[in-house]
Amino acid sequence: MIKTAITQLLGIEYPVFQGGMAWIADGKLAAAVSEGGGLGIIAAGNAPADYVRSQIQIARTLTKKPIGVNIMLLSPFVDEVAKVVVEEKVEVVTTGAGNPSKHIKAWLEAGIKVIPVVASVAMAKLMTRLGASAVIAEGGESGGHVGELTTMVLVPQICDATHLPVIAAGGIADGRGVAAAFMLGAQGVQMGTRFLSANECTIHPVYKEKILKANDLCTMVTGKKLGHPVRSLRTQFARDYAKAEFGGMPDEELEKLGVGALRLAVQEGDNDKGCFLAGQIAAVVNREQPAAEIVKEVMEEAEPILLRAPQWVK
Ligand code: TUI
Repeated sequence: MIKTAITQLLGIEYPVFQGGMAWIADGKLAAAVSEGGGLGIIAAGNAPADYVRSQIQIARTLTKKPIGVNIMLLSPFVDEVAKVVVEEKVEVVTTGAGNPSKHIKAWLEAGIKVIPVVASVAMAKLMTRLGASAVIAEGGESGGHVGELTTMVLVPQICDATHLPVIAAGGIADGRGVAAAFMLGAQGVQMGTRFLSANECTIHPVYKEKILKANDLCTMVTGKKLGHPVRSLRTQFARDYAKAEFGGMPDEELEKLGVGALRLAVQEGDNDKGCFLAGQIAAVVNREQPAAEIVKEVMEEAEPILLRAPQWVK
């Protein structure tokens, strides 16, 4: 079984994180992943602190293993949520969509392992200086809020920039992707889209079906004009949004168009107004299975590839 600096650091069996997907990654999904030997991560997203606290408590009733909380730094509730993770003594905090510098000291003093998403080399160096335990290098193949660089070019550069273990994310959904990430220097992986197919993932059936049926060209990026590019399935909503964006719709109206769209996708499966976040790898996600099975399967697929060169390499 593959052991890395990440399994050792967190005391987990498999170096596999479940991404902190807003509105989706709740206590139930996170507990199933942690129970399966990976790291389950509850998404704080834009939710109030009380919601995050209740999801942590739900996860604690379902597993005794370490869990994480992802803090989305653009959230209006970020300061309250930053306190809740300390009060509830979660083992790991991951951050996304910004710079977590001002919170890091308090989290470290509480004994929390801090693992930020870094979208650049400069950010990786800063997080290393501030005492992060590891960093997540997330390429633009991922779903949701995306950076400029792809996983293929980001991961090696982040590995060169820090002595910390690096977790690769973006475009990884099976053992081949895990093996490739490890070849680039990663010591762990984070997957989001693959876990949308987990039995314990309670997104609307319409959302799940769209992921299972997706093909290679089924995602697109919108939102660049407002400075927050987001990758989602190429639905009617995404196309309409892109048209509005390029058609010169004022920023305030564009902003309004996006509000609540993710909730409408996750809870209502609303094809016309919902924003179905998904990574480019949605095309290879084609069956439902328990979260624990996903964790084990991707690592069992990766192991023979990593221990012996592919048979087509002579
Ligand atoms: O954060 C994500 N994925 C997300 S967040 C989200 S919700 C959202 N709400 C409103 C606007 C936009 C998104 C949906 N999906 N992934 C991690 C990630 N973090 N990707 C990129 C970054 C990132 C970007 C800039 C991390 C650090 C950063 O630093 C900027 C700085 O201040 O230097």
